[in-house]
Formats: sequence, C-alpha cells, structure tokens
Amino acid sequence: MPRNRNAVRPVPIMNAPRSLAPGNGKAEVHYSACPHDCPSTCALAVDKLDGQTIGRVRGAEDNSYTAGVICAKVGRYAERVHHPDRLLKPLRRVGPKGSTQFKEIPWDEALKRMADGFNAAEARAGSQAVWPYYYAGTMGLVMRDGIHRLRHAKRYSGQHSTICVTLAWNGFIAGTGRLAGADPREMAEADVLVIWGTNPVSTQINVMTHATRAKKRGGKLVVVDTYRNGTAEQADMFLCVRPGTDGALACAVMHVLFRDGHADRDYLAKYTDCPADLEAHVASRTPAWASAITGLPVAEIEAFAQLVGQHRKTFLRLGYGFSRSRNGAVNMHAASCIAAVTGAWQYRGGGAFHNNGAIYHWNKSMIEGLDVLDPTVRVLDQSRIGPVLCGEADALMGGPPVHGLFIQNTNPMMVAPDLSKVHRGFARDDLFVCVHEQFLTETARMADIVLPATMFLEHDDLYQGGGHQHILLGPKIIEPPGECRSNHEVICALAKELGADHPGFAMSARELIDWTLRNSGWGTLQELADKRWLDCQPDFETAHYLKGFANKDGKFHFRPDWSRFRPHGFVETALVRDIPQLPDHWPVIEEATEEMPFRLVTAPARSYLNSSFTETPSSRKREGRPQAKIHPEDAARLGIADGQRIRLGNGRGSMVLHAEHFAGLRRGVIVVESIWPNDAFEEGRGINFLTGADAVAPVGGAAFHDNRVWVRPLN
Ligand SMILES: Nc1nc2c(c(=O)[nH]1)N[C@H]1C(S)=C(S)[C@@H](COP(=O)(O)OP(=O)(O)OC[C@H]3O[C@@H](n4cnc5c(=O)[nH]c(N)nc54)[C@H](O)[C@@H]3O)O[C@H]1N2
Ligand SMILES: Nc1nc2c(c(=O)[nH]1)N[C@H]1C(S)=C(S)[C@@H](COP(=O)(O)OP(=O)(O)OC[C@H]3O[C@@H](n4cnc5c(=O)[nH]c(N)nc54)[C@H](O)[C@@H]3O)O[C@H]1N2
Ligand code: SF4
Ligand SMILES: [Mo]
Repeated sequence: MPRNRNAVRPVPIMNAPRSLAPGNGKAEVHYSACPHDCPSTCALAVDKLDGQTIGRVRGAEDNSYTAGVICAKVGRYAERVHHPDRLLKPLRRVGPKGSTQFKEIPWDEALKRMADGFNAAEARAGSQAVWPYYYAGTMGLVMRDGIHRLRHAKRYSGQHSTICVTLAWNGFIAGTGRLAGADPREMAEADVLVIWGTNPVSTQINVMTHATRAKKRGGKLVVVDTYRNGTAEQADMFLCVRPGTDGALACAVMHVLFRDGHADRDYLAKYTDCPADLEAHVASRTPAWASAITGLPVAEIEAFAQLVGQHRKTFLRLGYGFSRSRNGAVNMHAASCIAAVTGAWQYRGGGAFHNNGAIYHWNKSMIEGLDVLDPTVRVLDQSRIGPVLCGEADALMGGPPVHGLFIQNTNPMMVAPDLSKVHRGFARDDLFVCVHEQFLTETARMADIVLPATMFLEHDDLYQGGGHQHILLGPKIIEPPGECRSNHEVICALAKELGADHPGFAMSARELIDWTLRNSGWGTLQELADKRWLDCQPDFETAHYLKGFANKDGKFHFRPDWSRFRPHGFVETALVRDIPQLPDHWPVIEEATEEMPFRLVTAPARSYLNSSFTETPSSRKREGRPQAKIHPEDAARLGIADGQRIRLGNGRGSMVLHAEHFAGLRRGVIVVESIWPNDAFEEGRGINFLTGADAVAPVGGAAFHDNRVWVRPLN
C-alpha cells in the first residue's frame, strides 16, 4: 500500500528501536498471542521498551506447540505497530470514493455520522439493508466476533463466513463428524508425515518444527502440492499435482491399499460406515486412471501408496490449499479417508489433523449476542460481496439491497473474489460505508467514515489455536497511539448511539473474556493470566476417535451426508445434489480450455499474511514484485522470456504482471503468490480480478486456486 500522503497525521509517533537482543536486561518481557489469521496462533514473548513501545517479538520457548519459533514477519512486529502510516484519528471522506482525501473529525462526530448513515439505510429498506462485514484480521474472540452482538441486537443482515474455511472444514467433518483430530504435536512421532495442500514454511511455520523432529527420528516427509514451494523443498517425496485433482490421488492410493493388503479390515469393520462399498468403488480408480487426472506418473502414485501402506504411523496434516477448488470439500474428505482405510488413527503419530475448532466448546453468547439472534434475518455470503453490492437478486437472497456497510478486520477491495464486481459495488453512490482499520487500506479508501483501530498489543483479548490445542491470553501491553480504539470500544459506542441494547455492550473486554472462560468451562481470566495459556488437548482415545467417530452411528463416513452442513438462513448450492456419494474426482473445477489453457493458483506469499504486512517495508522488499510462475516450456512456446511483462485474463477480467520461469510445477499451471494490493499492479487490477465468486458446494466458499486463464506476452 502506498503511504496515505493526503491523510492528515497530526500525532507523530516514534519508530521503535530496531531490535533488542533478548535477555539483555533492558526490556520487560510480556506474554501474548499472535492475533493474525494463521493456524499457528503462536505464544509470544514481547520486549516492552516503554509504555508505548515494543522491541523484538519472539516465540514463547515453553509453549509445547510454538516451541520458541515464530515467522519472520511477526518477529519484526515493531515495524507494523510503530508504522508511520497507522491511522490515528477518525476521518471523514471529503474527496471521491477511492481517493485519499479525508478530513480528521472528533470521535463524537464520527459516531454520530455512522449512526445517521446506518439509520438512513434502515429507514430506506429495513434493518437488513445494513450489513456488518468482518473477518479475521484479528483472531481474538472479543475483537473479531463482537460485531455479531451489534448485528443481532439491530437485526442487521447476517454473514455466512465462507471466504476461508468452509470447504476445508466441511470436507474434514464429512468423514470424522467433528472438526478435531490427532494431537498435532504427534507429527513429531510419525513415521510418514504427509503435508497435503498447505505450505507451512510460508503459512504456519510451526508445523515445520514438528516435521523436523519427525525427520530427525528417521520419519519420511511427503508433500502434496501444486508447486515446489518452500515446504516441498524439504520433502523426501514431493507429489506435484494438477490443481483440484487430489480426490483422484486419494482414490488411487486407497485402490492400492486395498489391492495390496494394506487396508486394516478389522478397523474398517469396527469404525467405518461402508468399507465394502468403498473397496468396490475404488477398484476402478487405478493409479493409471489417477495419473491421467493428476498429471503424476503412475510410479509416484504407487510409491506414495506403498509408503502409506507400509507405515501404520502415517500422519496426514491436511491444509486449506487443496480445498480452494470447486471440488475442494470432496477432495478434503477423500484425503481424510486414507487414514481410516489403513487404521492409522489407532496409533500415536498416526491419523489425520486439519483444525481443532471443536475442542474449545465456547459459549459465545455474551460476545456474539446469540440470545438475541433472530433466525428469520437473512444471512449473506461473505465471499459473494461483489454480487451482493452489485444488487444481484440471488446474492441478496430476495431481500433488500445493502445500503450500509460496517467493516472491521478485513480488506475486501483486495482479498474478495471477482473484484470487478466488488469494486463496482463499493463505488455505488447510494452505499454508506464505515471502515474501522489500522491503515488506510484500499477498502478504507472507499469509506465515508474511517476509524482508527488498536493493534493486539494495545487491547485485551482471548485466542484459540486452530492448528494446535491452546487457549491463550493476549493482554494489553502498550498504550495505543493517537486516538485508536479497539473493536470492542467501537461496537459498544456505536450500539449506544444506535440505541441497541445488550448486557455485553456494558462489559469491558476483560469482563467478556472472564465471562466467556467461566461459561465455557475454562476457569477464569485470572487463572488464564497466571498460566498464560491452557493446553486443551483431549485425551488420546478421544482425539484418535478410539471410542468411535463423532457421527451419530460412531463411524467414520466414507459416504457422507453432505446436506448436513446448511447453516441457518442459507440456501445450499444447486450442486449439492451432484456431489459424488463416495470419494472421487469430481470434475466441476474450471478445467483449462483451448481459449484459456492454463490453471491458475493464487497461493500465499511468505512475507504477507493475506492483505496484512503489505504495508510493512521489509515484507514489501522481500516479496519484490508480483510474478507469475510459469513452466519454462510453456513460456518458450508462448515466446515469454523470464521477467517479461504478461497479461493474464479470463471471462472475469485481466491484469498485468511479470513472468517468472519456474520448472517446479506441471505444464499448464501458473502460480501467482499473493495477495498483493491492486495498486502494486499496472492498471490497478490485482489477482482477484481473475477469481470467481460463485458459491461452491456444498454451502459456499471461494475457489481461489481454481481458475482457468489465458496468458499473453506484452512488450
Ligand atoms: N487470491 C487470493 N485471495 C485470497 C486468498 C488467497 O489465497 N488467494 N486467501 C483468502 C483467505 S484464506 C482469507 S482468510 C482472506 C483474508 O483477507 P483479509 O480479511 O483482508 O485478511 P487480513 O489481512 O488477515 O486482515 C484484514 C485487515 O484487518 C485489519 N485488522 C487487524 N486487526 C484489527 C483489529 O483489531 N481491528 C480492526 N478494526 N482491524 C484490524 C488489518 O489491518 C487488515 O487490513 O483473503 C482471501 N483472499
Ligand atoms: N505467509 C502467509 N501466511 C499465511 C497466509 C498468507 O497469506 N501468507 N494466510 C493465512 C490464512 S488466512 C490461511 S487460511 C492459511 C492458509 O494456509 P494453507 O493451509 O497453507 O493453505 P493455502 O495457503 O491456501 O495453500 C497452501 C498450498 O496449497 C497449494 N494448492 C493449491 N491448490 C492445490 C490443490 O488443488 N491440491 C494441492 N495438493 N495443493 C494445492 C498451494 O500451491 C499452496 O502451496 O495461511 C495463513 N498464513
Ligand atoms: S507463524 Fe502465524 S501465528 Fe505464528 S507469529 Fe507468524 S503469523 Fe503469527
Ligand atoms: Mo484464511
């Protein structure tokens, strides 16, 4: 993001000293949790230099999952928290939408204008014309989820949060019945660790800590991905698949497992729903069949299957990446079935893991105001914000247009799919937008009112690890700069202005944390503060489903009930009827065509975290410029030199960037590491101009890695 030159910044803040060696006696060490949208949710040790300033951030050594390791971008967090471009005062737009012309206003006026804007929207088309829109810029339960309390108290439109996890979670739960798996620390005890559809070297570094321990014990690391990324570089076996074909690979592996006597028939009979049907079904899913779909040589599929078949302690660490396809939920389910066929679940160091969301059994009714939720209010699909703002009737679910948007913790002008619609929608004159942000992001630049937000070190919050099993406390450590306010403070102040009523609006963040812990069976705030984190790992038998899987019949389901996932108020996609009943390759991806011969994957860049850190100079420097990785043979055929400007396009739009010759992917596949701001590209159009906002089966989601595109060289 360019510096917001025109925004007024009256309170200069100092840049923190570069870094401070740990333990040199000068800094006080405070403990926290990383708030970013990352499965690692690291336990942090933060050097506090004075009341407003931090130094170095490190991983807590004594947390058994973090184990002293964090990613480089958060290690340099002083650069983000003390960034000269932080928003410090409320702003009112005085120029055209999208410009950086804003005027500072006092908080009282900002809140009044917001309330007026939302009340006007409501007067026009009812309360559902206001859409509080949020995501996981902070993962703190109070600061992330408190927006629902305002939503429910006011009967504003609901949000079905599909942009990230829906496909992956539903795909995993389809088999096990529950979003939880083997203790991820057991990865260290695996004989074969399969890292499938996640690039932890970039996206959740702590997986590699435990993977390295497995390798040191002689365990084998297998990586299944669409390109030779940082994680694949460390693998003993790398399977480079065509995007969206993991269901075929999983079926062929199961074919070999049955064929060669590696299926655990006692386990199958006791713990699974229809093993005979599965065996008959995969009999025709041979390695040759899968080779034609995945692009993998038959020998590689056979070798992978033998490795899995010969080692009971095979641990499948299943990520988000391979589920960002139109068949992603089916592929996730298919991969998870492998552990049930071999019975790997029975062994320490075996089984499968994706996310531990279910182990925390939160009572969020005070944070989210669930007691005042009206189930008749429509629930709009987050990923379809473009069609929603453009007034498409199906996206609006037959209800009124959206005239008011209140946004916290997300930057949809950059990260949402089908950006041409998103940008058109935000530009509407009859749309009132308020954005609460840390920086003047591309979304904030579309707002009528911009509010300055605190960062995690400046407010109290509660966190849970998705990729592990800890509840962590992130207490306020330093004072916020300027007039920044936390999400909770803003929600409560706005509720007051709007006359919305709920006991949660009268509580402090600390009171909400205490209430939530007590009512969820996790003790008190004081106890958590004393312990710093709680290890919530269920016992071995529970985590490995040895007392039965979490489905009603106690079995792992090879034949899932896909209709179970429909959230309240949401219409499942028409495609749900066509989902294959048993694991399979489901050919609903955007296959390449003659006109659009490439498949595009938009995998995460190491130094960014979604839209975050695109504002920090060190991350920008490390990423260089947006580039499209293309196979040298494809490039040669198209006459594209290494580093040449190219245009990528499809039916949704086109954009310009530079080519990078890269042999670590299949021909016909392009990878653009993301997410860059749109203004990092010529013409101001970024990668999400190419991605689709069609709702993916069974109940929505964004297929960010499933796009067909054409490529043209430019001079
Ligand atoms: N092409 C492509 N697009 C993608 C993806 C992809 O892989 N490829 N990934 C998708 C995925 S998985 C996700 S989750 C989305 C996420 O995309 P975003 O939701 O944009 O993600 P973040 O960068 O985590 O957070 C957004 C904003 O939250 C703000 N923020 C942080 N903390 C606070 C706070 O306490 N208060 C307030 N008010 N604001 C705060 C940050 O400053 C940041 O601007 O992007 C999706 N888009
Ligand atoms: N540095 C960094 N860290 C991040 C983020 C970031 O943007 N940058 N984003 C954060 C967020 S919000 C999330 S949700 C997580 C996501 O983190 P991950 O679980 O790692 O998931 P993805 O990042 O979507 O993609 C991971 C890998 O999947 C591969 N992939 C794509 N399509 C397929 C396919 O069809 N099959 C297979 N086998 N592989 C495929 C991609 O090439 C990529 O290497 O990371 C978080 N951490
Ligand atoms: S690895 Fe993830 S959770 Fe850990 S510090 Fe980095 S962004 Fe935060
Ligand atoms: Mo995500």
